[in-house]
Amino acid sequence: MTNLHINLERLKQDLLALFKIGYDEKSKGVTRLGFTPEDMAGREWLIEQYKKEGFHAHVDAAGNVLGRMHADKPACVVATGSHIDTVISGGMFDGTLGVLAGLEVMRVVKENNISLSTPLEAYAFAEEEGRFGGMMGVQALIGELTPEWILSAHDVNGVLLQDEMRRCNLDPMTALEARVDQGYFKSYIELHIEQGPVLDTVRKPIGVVDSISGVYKWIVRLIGKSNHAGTAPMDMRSDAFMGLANFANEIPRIISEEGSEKSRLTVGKVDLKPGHAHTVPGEVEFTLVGRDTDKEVMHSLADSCRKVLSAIARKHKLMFEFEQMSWLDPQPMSKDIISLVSKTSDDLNYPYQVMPSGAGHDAQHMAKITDSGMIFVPSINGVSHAPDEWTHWQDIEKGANLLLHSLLRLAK
Ligand code: HGY
Ligand code: MN
Ligand code: MN
Repeated sequence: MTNLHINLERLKQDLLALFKIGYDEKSKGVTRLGFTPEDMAGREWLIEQYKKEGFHAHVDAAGNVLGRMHADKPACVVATGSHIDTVISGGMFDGTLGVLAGLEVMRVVKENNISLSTPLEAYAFAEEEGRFGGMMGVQALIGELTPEWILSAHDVNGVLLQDEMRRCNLDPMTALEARVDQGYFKSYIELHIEQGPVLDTVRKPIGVVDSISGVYKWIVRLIGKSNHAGTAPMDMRSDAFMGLANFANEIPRIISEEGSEKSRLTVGKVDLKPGHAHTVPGEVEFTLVGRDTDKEVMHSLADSCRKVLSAIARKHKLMFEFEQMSWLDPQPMSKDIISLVSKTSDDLNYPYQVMPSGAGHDAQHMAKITDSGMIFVPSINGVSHAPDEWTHWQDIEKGANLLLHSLLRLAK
């Protein structure tokens, strides 16, 4: 078993090459937001890599890139993959590791003439990072998209998903045709960096994921009254910033009273209007992302955020409104896949830890239609969604080898 392994050098070259597409010299990070020219360039590059190997790859109706060893569509596949769209100034490995390890697994199968009873298929799912709500490509694949969702989805700057897809020569409504037949996927395993500090802290090279955190994303508006920063007395203001500041101070209490140690509340983007130094801000628009591995806790977090924001609005003489961009439930992974990956890790002598995922992943949707699991590799200092996201190559090699042997056990 150990004489069959991935070629780390090839995988490394692919990861370094993809990192160049959307690389930003100033931040030293990479930006390939869903359905931007950089994202589309990444897809074209990926399809090129498949073709170089004599494999088949194409973009499906939802914008997912699908790669397999042969052109003919099989009746059933063992799938792997992840995403190649990124956050703003992201790191090298988030998503791309799972996509490129899938390609590398196919190369190893080809050069060792391994015959599989079930073919492999690797995905780069579209728009995983949530520019338009999140995980749009995999939701299309499992048949969870609706016309209403597609036609109303927009990003934080008000850009419509449908306009961006058309700009990428994709007809948004055909995304509804991307759904695969029930039973098409025999199973799915995704390799991904942990994006948290657990494996780095316990010094283990492998994480076997047992559940994936749920995540909701709101755009919140607090609307008060712009006014003169010099003449408006402090007690006569409807200052939107003070409302947000008040809410920020409430977050630790909301989590301690309504959350768990897995709960997360993050304000990631803030827009103060009119944004002039001598004007009391009459409006603030901010994103609020809430997460937990337990569905009930997620709901109580959301309810508490709503109540606290209403009370703060009253106190500061503000109007409060919010739009829920997305709500993804927490998702357990398949027990069969957890034990298969754990046993394979033992057979390879890779120490591992069974653990939850604090980040959301495409696997949490694939798990709704097929036996799904995830393999984590350590993130140094737990950093991700930032240019200093890093994973040691030795751990990447172990994670990709474990993916290889786990997929082979499912596909042989
Ligand atoms: O934000 C997340 O949980 C993932 O990286 N999309
Ligand atoms: Mn990811
Ligand atoms: Mn991410």
